Amino acid sequence: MRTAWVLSMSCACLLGMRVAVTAGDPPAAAPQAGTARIVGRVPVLPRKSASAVKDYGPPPAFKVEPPDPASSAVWVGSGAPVLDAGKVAAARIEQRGYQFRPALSVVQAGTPVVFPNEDQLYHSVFSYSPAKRFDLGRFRKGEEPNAVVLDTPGVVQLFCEVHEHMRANVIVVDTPWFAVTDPEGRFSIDGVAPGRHSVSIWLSPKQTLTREVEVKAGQVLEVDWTDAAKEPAK
Ligand SMILES: [Cu+2]
Repeated sequence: MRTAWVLSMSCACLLGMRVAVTAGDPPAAAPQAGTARIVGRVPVLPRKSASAVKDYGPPPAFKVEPPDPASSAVWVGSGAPVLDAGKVAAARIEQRGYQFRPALSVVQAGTPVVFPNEDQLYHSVFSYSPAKRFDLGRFRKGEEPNAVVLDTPGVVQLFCEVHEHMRANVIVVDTPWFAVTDPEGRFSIDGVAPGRHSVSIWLSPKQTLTREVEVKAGQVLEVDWTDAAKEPAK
Protein backbone atom coordinates (compact mmCIF):
# COMPACT_ATOMS: atom_id res chain seq x y z
CA MET A 1 0.00 0.00 0.00
CA ARG A 2 2.70 2.41 1.02
CA THR A 3 4.68 1.88 -2.16
CA ALA A 4 1.81 3.40 -4.15
CA TRP A 5 2.62 6.88 -2.98
CA VAL A 6 6.18 7.24 -1.85
CA LEU A 7 8.22 9.73 -3.81
CA SER A 8 10.07 8.48 -6.84
CA MET A 9 13.73 9.39 -6.92
CA SER A 10 13.37 10.77 -10.44
CA CYS A 11 10.89 13.32 -9.13
CA ALA A 12 13.20 14.16 -6.25
CA CYS A 13 16.12 14.82 -8.57
CA LEU A 14 14.13 16.95 -10.97
CA LEU A 15 12.32 18.99 -8.42
CA GLY A 16 14.75 19.25 -5.54
CA MET A 17 12.72 19.98 -2.45
CA ARG A 18 9.54 20.52 -4.41
CA VAL A 19 7.89 17.20 -4.10
CA ALA A 20 5.55 15.64 -6.58
CA VAL A 21 3.59 12.63 -5.46
CA THR A 22 2.27 10.35 -8.15
CA ALA A 23 0.14 7.31 -7.53
CA GLY A 24 1.93 4.24 -8.74
CA ASP A 25 5.44 5.59 -8.29
CA PRO A 26 8.00 2.89 -7.53
CA PRO A 27 9.35 2.60 -3.98
CA ALA A 28 11.74 5.40 -3.05
CA ALA A 29 15.35 4.70 -2.20
CA ALA A 30 16.84 5.56 1.16
CA PRO A 31 16.92 9.25 2.12
CA GLN A 32 19.84 11.34 0.92
CA ALA A 33 22.95 10.89 3.03
CA GLY A 34 22.67 12.50 6.42
CA THR A 35 19.02 13.48 6.00
CA ALA A 36 15.59 12.12 6.71
CA ARG A 37 12.37 11.79 4.75
CA ILE A 38 8.92 12.48 6.14
CA VAL A 39 6.01 10.85 4.36
CA GLY A 40 2.41 10.84 5.36
CA ARG A 41 -1.09 12.00 4.84
CA VAL A 42 -3.06 15.06 5.87
CA PRO A 43 -6.67 16.12 5.25
CA VAL A 44 -7.75 17.92 2.08
CA LEU A 45 -10.70 20.25 2.44
CA PRO A 46 -13.11 20.81 -0.46
CA ARG A 47 -12.46 24.06 -2.26
CA LYS A 48 -15.31 26.48 -1.68
CA SER A 49 -14.78 28.64 -4.73
CA ALA A 50 -14.68 25.81 -7.26
CA SER A 51 -18.34 26.06 -8.26
CA ALA A 52 -18.54 29.84 -8.18
CA VAL A 53 -18.05 30.38 -11.89
CA LYS A 54 -19.56 33.64 -12.99
CA ASP A 55 -21.93 33.81 -15.96
CA TYR A 56 -19.93 35.73 -18.54
CA GLY A 57 -22.94 36.06 -20.86
CA PRO A 58 -23.81 34.67 -24.27
CA PRO A 59 -22.32 33.77 -26.57
CA PRO A 60 -19.66 31.92 -24.57
CA ALA A 61 -16.35 33.29 -25.72
CA PHE A 62 -14.37 30.63 -23.92
CA LYS A 63 -14.73 27.36 -22.10
CA VAL A 64 -14.03 27.38 -18.38
CA GLU A 65 -12.38 24.09 -17.53
CA PRO A 66 -12.55 22.54 -14.06
CA PRO A 67 -10.09 23.88 -11.48
CA ASP A 68 -7.29 21.71 -10.19
CA PRO A 69 -8.38 19.22 -7.53
CA ALA A 70 -8.12 20.54 -3.99
CA SER A 71 -4.90 19.81 -2.14
CA SER A 72 -3.12 20.77 1.08
CA ALA A 73 0.42 21.93 1.80
CA VAL A 74 2.97 20.73 4.31
CA TRP A 75 6.29 22.29 5.29
CA VAL A 76 8.91 21.44 7.86
CA GLY A 77 10.81 23.95 9.97
CA SER A 78 11.34 27.69 9.54
CA GLY A 79 14.03 30.34 9.75
CA ALA A 80 15.88 29.63 6.49
CA PRO A 81 17.24 32.79 4.85
CA VAL A 82 15.46 34.42 1.94
CA LEU A 83 16.76 33.04 -1.36
CA ASP A 84 18.61 35.18 -3.87
CA ALA A 85 15.96 35.53 -6.59
CA GLY A 86 18.64 35.85 -9.25
CA LYS A 87 19.95 32.39 -8.47
CA VAL A 88 16.67 30.52 -8.15
CA ALA A 89 14.62 28.90 -10.89
CA ALA A 90 11.27 30.63 -11.25
CA ALA A 91 8.09 28.88 -10.19
CA ARG A 92 5.31 28.89 -12.78
CA ILE A 93 1.60 29.50 -12.30
CA GLU A 94 -0.27 29.39 -15.61
CA GLN A 95 -3.64 30.71 -16.55
CA ARG A 96 -4.99 27.82 -18.56
CA GLY A 97 -8.53 26.69 -19.21
CA TYR A 98 -9.58 29.90 -17.43
CA GLN A 99 -8.13 28.68 -14.15
CA PHE A 100 -4.88 29.25 -12.30
CA ARG A 101 -2.75 26.13 -12.44
CA PRO A 102 -1.57 24.97 -10.06
CA ALA A 103 -4.25 26.24 -7.74
CA LEU A 104 -1.93 25.72 -4.77
CA SER A 105 1.83 26.22 -4.75
CA VAL A 106 4.50 26.41 -2.08
CA VAL A 107 7.71 28.35 -2.70
CA GLN A 108 10.63 29.30 -0.52
CA ALA A 109 10.84 33.03 0.20
CA GLY A 110 12.87 34.77 -2.51
CA THR A 111 11.54 32.62 -5.34
CA PRO A 112 10.45 34.45 -8.51
CA VAL A 113 7.11 33.38 -9.97
CA VAL A 114 6.04 33.76 -13.60
CA PHE A 115 2.41 33.85 -14.70
CA PRO A 116 2.11 32.87 -18.37
CA ASN A 117 -1.30 33.21 -20.02
CA GLU A 118 -1.95 30.04 -22.03
CA ASP A 119 -5.49 30.99 -23.07
CA GLN A 120 -6.65 32.96 -26.08
CA LEU A 121 -8.17 35.88 -24.17
CA TYR A 122 -6.89 38.37 -21.62
CA HIS A 123 -6.21 37.46 -18.01
CA SER A 124 -4.83 39.55 -15.18
CA VAL A 125 -3.06 38.55 -11.96
CA PHE A 126 -3.22 40.49 -8.74
CA SER A 127 -3.00 39.99 -4.99
CA TYR A 128 -3.92 42.13 -2.00
CA SER A 129 -2.30 39.75 0.48
CA PRO A 130 0.02 41.34 3.07
CA ALA A 131 2.75 38.87 2.08
CA LYS A 132 2.79 40.39 -1.45
CA ARG A 133 0.66 43.10 -2.99
CA PHE A 134 0.96 43.37 -6.75
CA ASP A 135 -1.09 43.86 -9.89
CA LEU A 136 0.24 42.72 -13.25
CA GLY A 137 -2.72 44.19 -15.13
CA ARG A 138 -4.23 42.54 -18.19
CA PHE A 139 -2.06 40.61 -20.60
CA ARG A 140 -2.52 38.14 -23.43
CA LYS A 141 -0.78 34.95 -24.46
CA GLY A 142 2.82 35.77 -25.31
CA GLU A 143 2.76 39.02 -23.33
CA GLU A 144 4.22 37.44 -20.24
CA PRO A 145 4.81 40.09 -17.56
CA ASN A 146 7.93 40.19 -15.43
CA ALA A 147 8.32 37.62 -12.69
CA VAL A 148 7.10 38.55 -9.23
CA VAL A 149 9.54 37.73 -6.43
CA LEU A 150 7.70 36.35 -3.40
CA ASP A 151 10.05 37.32 -0.59
CA THR A 152 7.89 37.41 2.54
CA PRO A 153 6.59 34.26 4.26
CA GLY A 154 2.81 34.05 4.26
CA VAL A 155 -0.09 33.18 2.01
CA VAL A 156 -0.46 35.07 -1.27
CA GLN A 157 -3.99 34.78 -2.67
CA LEU A 158 -4.16 35.31 -6.42
CA PHE A 159 -7.09 36.67 -8.40
CA CYS A 160 -7.88 37.59 -12.00
CA GLU A 161 -9.66 40.87 -12.50
CA VAL A 162 -11.25 39.59 -15.75
CA HIS A 163 -12.60 36.30 -14.38
CA GLU A 164 -14.00 36.45 -10.88
CA HIS A 165 -14.01 32.70 -10.42
CA MET A 166 -10.23 32.37 -10.80
CA ARG A 167 -8.45 31.74 -7.49
CA ALA A 168 -5.07 30.42 -6.42
CA ASN A 169 -2.96 30.35 -3.27
CA VAL A 170 0.80 30.51 -3.04
CA ILE A 171 2.32 29.73 0.32
CA VAL A 172 5.66 31.41 0.84
CA VAL A 173 7.76 29.57 3.42
CA ASP A 174 11.14 30.12 5.04
CA THR A 175 12.30 26.54 4.72
CA PRO A 176 13.51 24.38 1.83
CA TRP A 177 11.44 21.40 3.01
CA PHE A 178 7.89 21.51 1.70
CA ALA A 179 5.32 19.72 -0.44
CA VAL A 180 1.90 20.13 -1.97
CA THR A 181 -0.16 17.02 -1.33
CA ASP A 182 -1.95 14.98 -3.91
CA PRO A 183 -5.79 15.16 -3.86
CA GLU A 184 -5.85 12.45 -1.18
CA GLY A 185 -3.55 14.44 1.11
CA ARG A 186 -0.44 12.33 0.62
CA PHE A 187 2.96 13.97 0.71
CA SER A 188 6.66 13.19 0.90
CA ILE A 189 9.39 15.62 1.92
CA ASP A 190 13.00 14.69 1.37
CA GLY A 191 16.30 16.08 2.58
CA VAL A 192 15.14 17.01 6.08
CA ALA A 193 18.01 17.66 8.48
CA PRO A 194 18.13 15.40 11.53
CA GLY A 195 16.60 16.89 14.65
CA ARG A 196 13.37 18.18 16.05
CA HIS A 197 11.16 20.24 13.75
CA SER A 198 7.78 21.88 13.67
CA VAL A 199 5.57 20.79 10.79
CA SER A 200 2.94 23.13 9.37
CA ILE A 201 -0.14 21.76 7.63
CA TRP A 202 -2.06 24.27 5.50
CA LEU A 203 -5.61 23.19 4.81
CA SER A 204 -7.24 26.47 3.79
CA PRO A 205 -6.62 30.22 4.12
CA LYS A 206 -8.29 29.94 7.52
CA GLN A 207 -6.80 26.73 8.81
CA THR A 208 -3.14 25.90 9.36
CA LEU A 209 -2.19 23.25 11.91
CA THR A 210 1.16 22.41 13.44
CA ARG A 211 2.81 19.22 14.57
CA GLU A 212 6.21 18.32 16.00
CA VAL A 213 8.48 15.63 14.66
CA GLU A 214 11.92 14.35 15.49
CA VAL A 215 13.94 12.59 12.80
CA LYS A 216 17.32 10.91 12.62
CA ALA A 217 19.68 10.73 9.66
CA GLY A 218 18.64 7.99 7.27
CA GLN A 219 15.18 7.70 8.75
CA VAL A 220 11.92 7.56 6.81
CA LEU A 221 9.30 8.86 9.21
CA GLU A 222 5.72 7.93 8.37
CA VAL A 223 2.94 10.05 9.81
CA ASP A 224 -0.84 10.00 9.58
CA TRP A 225 -2.48 13.30 10.39
CA THR A 226 -5.68 12.65 8.47
CA ASP A 227 -7.81 13.49 11.50
CA ALA A 228 -6.20 16.92 11.87
CA ALA A 229 -9.04 18.80 10.14
CA LYS A 230 -11.28 18.08 13.13
CA GLU A 231 -9.29 20.59 15.16
CA PRO A 232 -10.77 24.08 15.39
CA ALA A 233 -9.57 26.51 12.76
CA LYS A 234 -7.03 29.09 13.82
CU1 LIG B 1 -8.66 35.47 -16.10
